[in-house]
Amino acid sequence: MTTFDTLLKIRRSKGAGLFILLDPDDNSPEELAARAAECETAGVDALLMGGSLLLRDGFDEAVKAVKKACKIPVIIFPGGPGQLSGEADAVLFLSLISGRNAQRLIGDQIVAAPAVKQLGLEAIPTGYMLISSGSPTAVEFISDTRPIPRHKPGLAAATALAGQYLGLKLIYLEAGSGADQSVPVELISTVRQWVDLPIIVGGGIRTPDEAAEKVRAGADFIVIGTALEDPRAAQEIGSFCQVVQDAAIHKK
Ligand code: 1GP
Repeated sequence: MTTFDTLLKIRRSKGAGLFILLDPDDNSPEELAARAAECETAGVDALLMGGSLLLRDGFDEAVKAVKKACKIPVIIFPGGPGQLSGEADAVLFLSLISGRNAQRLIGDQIVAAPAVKQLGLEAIPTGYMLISSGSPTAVEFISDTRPIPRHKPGLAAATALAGQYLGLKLIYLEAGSGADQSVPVELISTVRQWVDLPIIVGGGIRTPDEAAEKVRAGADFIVIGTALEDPRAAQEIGSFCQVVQDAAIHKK
């Protein structure tokens, strides 16, 4: 079964799932491995690895350590075309469809494609959409693109639908890591009405209740990074899993 099939199965059987974003810049491979094992025990559905900047060497080593520590899918969420590792199960093959920067729409993908093939990585075609979050985010700055205004759900829905018609397999609604405000529920529910693809929502989600409201609005997968970065927040992982499951009951 491919990793994408596994995600579809989670969506079908549980209604929604939780992804945790692990940051290889702020943690050693040992710390990442320990966190991965905690996530699996708590019921997390998959781990994402990557970031806008990768300042520390050894991405491959970090992915390998995480992969060894757990059995749940480990998926690369690349900040750039060089963030690849054959140790992972798959890569979100992102096109930044909310922006008009040709490099982020198709240029980086051309650079990455041969390496993805050589590494034998499963590529999951993903429409990546930045949604404004109140103040500029690192991902806006680095990608040199303007986000979709948060109070223009129709624009977001049309963008996601175009992505679906172009053959993308996932839509990722992103407010930006550590964003002041997460993606609004009105925008998620409008995209949900128009698009059949699985929808990932991330950026600035700080509490289990906030995660639950995104699921009720139509999100299939929630991504949490910053809120669970502190090792002392480990016990919170289970609470996020639980509320996402509870909120997804009506979707099954
Ligand atoms: C960022 O969506 C992810 O790309 C997670 O964001 O760090 O704000 O949880 P946070």
